[in-house]
Amino acid sequence: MQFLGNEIPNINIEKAQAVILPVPFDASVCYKPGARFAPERILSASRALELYDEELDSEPFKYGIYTLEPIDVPIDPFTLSKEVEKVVKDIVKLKKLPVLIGGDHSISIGAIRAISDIQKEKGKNFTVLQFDAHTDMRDEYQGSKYSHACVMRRAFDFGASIIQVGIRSLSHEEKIFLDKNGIKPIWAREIYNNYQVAKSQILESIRGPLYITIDLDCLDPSIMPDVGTPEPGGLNWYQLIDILKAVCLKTQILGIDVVELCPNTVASSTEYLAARLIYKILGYIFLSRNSNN
Ligand SMILES: [Mn+2]
Repeated sequence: MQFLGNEIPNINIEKAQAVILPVPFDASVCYKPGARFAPERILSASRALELYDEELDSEPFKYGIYTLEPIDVPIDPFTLSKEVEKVVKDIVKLKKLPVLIGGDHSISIGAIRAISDIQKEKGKNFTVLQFDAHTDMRDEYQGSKYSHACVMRRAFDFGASIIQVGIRSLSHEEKIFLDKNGIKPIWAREIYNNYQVAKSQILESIRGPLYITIDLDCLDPSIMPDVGTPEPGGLNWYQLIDILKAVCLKTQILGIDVVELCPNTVASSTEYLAARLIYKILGYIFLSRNSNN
């Protein structure tokens, strides 16, 4: 199934600027499983999207969005990370933007590893910009170093700089680790208290290219209840897309993922939100790439 539907004109991987990789994996979600069903539901919801974007006054699909077949998921997150790493490297070799649809947050580990290897080969650094209610900085969780709760700790190990946005839940050990390594999250309550100041802090901390990982639980449960761990006090829609727009216009984006949707048993607005979010970010990235060059 193609993002935006199989009827979209001129779907062609050669001409596409972005390649979507569905990763239907959720072995490690703790509170409310089901993220494995998200890629299919998000792709299905995307068929209802308006192709024209009123904010950008353009039709972003024209820059080419190609959707790969869902990855064949193994049982354990380590093997999965190796599979994802390989496919993401292949996408980048084709000079396309990789866009992953999860799945739980563990699917990001392989993608971040791929980007890390590619940047190291070029002698370049990169930053992971994480939107999330949680820091995901545990070294190990439920016996695995490749759990959704360890994503950013692995990113740290792979040599990424880290910017965390929307955080409102973490363990004491994680806080100690952050302090020790000089990582200062932009807390959700800072965004609530003074959005413009928080946004400036995010933009000022960006140096160089970004991999963006969006755990949908960064959003407030009032608009995004269908996540594994819905933490109250999250970002609203306009805050999230406003930050994303500013970030995409400021720097190069190396890859994106959108993770942790656990679809409701009945069709719901949340899968449509996720589809809209992906189309929005792609619109911002295409705008930035095709106006700067
Ligand atoms: Mn989270």
